[in-house]
Amino acid sequence: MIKLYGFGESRSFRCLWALEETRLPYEYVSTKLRTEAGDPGSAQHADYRKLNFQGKVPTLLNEGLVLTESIAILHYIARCAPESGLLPNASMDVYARLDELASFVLTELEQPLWSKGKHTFALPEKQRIPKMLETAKFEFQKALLTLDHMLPESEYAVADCFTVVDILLAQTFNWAIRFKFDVPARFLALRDRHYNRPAAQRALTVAC
Ligand SMILES: N[C@@H](CCC(=O)N[C@@H](CS)C(=O)NCC(=O)O)C(=O)O
Repeated sequence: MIKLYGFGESRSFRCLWALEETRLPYEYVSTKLRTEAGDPGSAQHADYRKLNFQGKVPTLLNEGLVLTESIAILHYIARCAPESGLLPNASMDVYARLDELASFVLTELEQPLWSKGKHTFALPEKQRIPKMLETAKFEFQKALLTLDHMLPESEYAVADCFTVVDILLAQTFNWAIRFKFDVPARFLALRDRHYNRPAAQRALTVAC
């Protein structure tokens, strides 16, 4: 059975949500971040770091396979349950668009959010640069303009169905809201629309 290590509404929530969409059986292990390495429930514990060298979440285990990147885990879960349509049966062009948007979320949209996290609490104190917060806000606004241009005015980001990219976008906007970035109405609506899905609501009860 799939085992997923995660923490609250962090990036691991993407994977938990995908598991709920597919209805695959799984075990969820709530994992503490940035806590003492001696704590057996900590992502810093030596046993956990044998699975995830960086001591981060998510980590997925299944039959000897260990995955530690949320996008790879999302795709793996989707491929384990092709009937879910999370990776739809679609044309090359649709897949190219899906890859492009997923890449944009990871390399452009979420980076300013992570910059804020790193320079507020994640990096060791003496590595933090408070001025980075202004830069992060500026970069996020730039990414939003691009996304507004890239994303079609339709219910789903690609194809005519809910896919891994919709999970990525909704979780990333939820992250932006939690981190108090300005999110325009269009993307607030996107977050709300997808978080209202029963699978997202079930995932929230598991994560919290
Ligand atoms: N590229 C990784 C990033 C994973 C990551 O940075 N996870 C954060 C939570 S969202 C974490 O575990 N941080 C712990 C830390 O920085 O100590 C992914 O997308 O899965």
